[in-house]
Amino acid sequence: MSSNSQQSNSHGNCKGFASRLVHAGNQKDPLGSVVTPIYQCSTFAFECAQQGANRFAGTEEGYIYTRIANPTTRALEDCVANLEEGCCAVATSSGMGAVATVLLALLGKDQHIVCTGSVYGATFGLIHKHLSRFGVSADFVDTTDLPGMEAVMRPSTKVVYVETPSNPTMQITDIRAVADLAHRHGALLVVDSTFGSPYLQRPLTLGADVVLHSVTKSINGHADVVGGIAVARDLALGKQLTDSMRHLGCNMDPHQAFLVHRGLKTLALRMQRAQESALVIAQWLEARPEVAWVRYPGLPSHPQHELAKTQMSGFGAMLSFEMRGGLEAGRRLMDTVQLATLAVSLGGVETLIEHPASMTHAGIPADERQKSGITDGLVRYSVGIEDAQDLINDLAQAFTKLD
Ligand code: LCS
Repeated sequence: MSSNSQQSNSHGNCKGFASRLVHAGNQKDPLGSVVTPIYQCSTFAFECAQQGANRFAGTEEGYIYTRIANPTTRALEDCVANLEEGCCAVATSSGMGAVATVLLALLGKDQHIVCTGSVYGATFGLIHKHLSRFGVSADFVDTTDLPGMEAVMRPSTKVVYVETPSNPTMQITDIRAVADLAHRHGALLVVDSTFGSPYLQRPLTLGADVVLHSVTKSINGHADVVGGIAVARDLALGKQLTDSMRHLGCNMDPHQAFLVHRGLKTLALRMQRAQESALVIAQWLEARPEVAWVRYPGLPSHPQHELAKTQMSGFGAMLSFEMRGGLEAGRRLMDTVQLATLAVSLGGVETLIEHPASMTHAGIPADERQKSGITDGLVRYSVGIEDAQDLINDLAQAFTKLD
C-alpha cells in the first residue's frame, strides 16, 4: 500500500495541482534518474532471513514481492493519493480490478449495496451477476433522487456506489449530499470518478470514503494501457483495500505503472484542451437540427449544470447525444465520421465515438438501461486533443451523409 504521508520526494511541499502532477510520488533515485525507473522484477532479495521475516511481519519497511508492492507502482499510487487528497492508494491491473478490490473489501454475505443506475456495464455485471452469488443484494437507483435513495437504504446497506459523471448519461450526483446520506445510514460512499479525473473533482474532499478510477482513461490518457486505482480516505480503509487486492491478485504491473505515471503528468494540459473543445462541440451539436438532445455538464440545458459548477472545476471531455433519426441515424453517423475513431474506451488524446446500448452497456438488461437514461439512440463522444474545428468539420461531413 502506498501512503501519502510516507512520501519522501524533494518536491513534497508542492501545493499547485499541476506541480503535484509532475512531482508527487517521485522518490529520490540513488543514480539520479529524474523519473522513477521501472523495477521490472517479481521479487526482492532480503539481506538475511530476519529481514525477510520482519518485512512479512510489517516491522520493517521494504519490498517483498511485486503482487504485494513494487517501487514503480508505489510512485504512481503516491502521486494519485496526493492528487485525490487521500491517505493511500492501491493500483490494479484494470479499472474493473479496482472496482472488484473495493467491493470485495467492503461487502460481505447478506449485505446490501445501493448503486447508480446508469453505471458502467461491467460494474453492473460484477454486482448483479457475481456479488449476488455470494449473498450481496443490490438496488440500482437514480442517485440524483435523494428521497428515492433514502427509501432503498436498509440496515444491511454497507456501500453506496456512485459514478459521477455517469457513463454514458453524464448524470451528476451530489457527492456531498450522498456522502451525508450514506453515513447517516452507517454505509460508506465509494465514488467512481473516472469521467472527472482528479483534475476536475476530488470526491474525498466532499465526504466520500473511497474514490476509484479506470486509469485506462484520462489518467493515462494515451489509449495504450489498461489499469485502475482506488484511493482511501484513511489508513484503516487503505489497509482493507490493499489486503483485498493482494488476495485477489489484480496488482498493476511495474511497466504498466511507469506508462500510466508518464501519461498522468500531462493530465491538466490534456484535460484543459479537451474540455475546451468539448464545450464548443456540445454547443455546435445542440444547435444542429439533426440532433434531438445533447448531455454535457457545461451546457445550461444539462439538468445538473449548477451542481456541476459547484462540485467540479471544469466540465470534462465526455458528452453524449441522440440524433433525431434515433438509432439508425446514430449508426450512420458512427460509420461515416473520419477523424473520430469508432471504438470503446475514452479519455485519450484521440477522439472516440461509440454506441453504449450495443457496446459498453450491452450487458445491462434493456429495461434497466431505459430506466437509467441509456436510450438505444444515445451516442457517446469522447473528445481528444485534436483541433476542435477539425472535429466539428468531421461531424458536419458525417451529417451530410445521414440519408
Ligand atoms: N469505471 C468506468 C466509469 C468506466 O468507464 C470503466 C471502463 C471502468 C470503470 C472499468 O475500467 P477498465 O477495467 O476498462 O479499465 N469503461 C469503458 C468504456 O466506457 N468503454 O470501454 C471501457
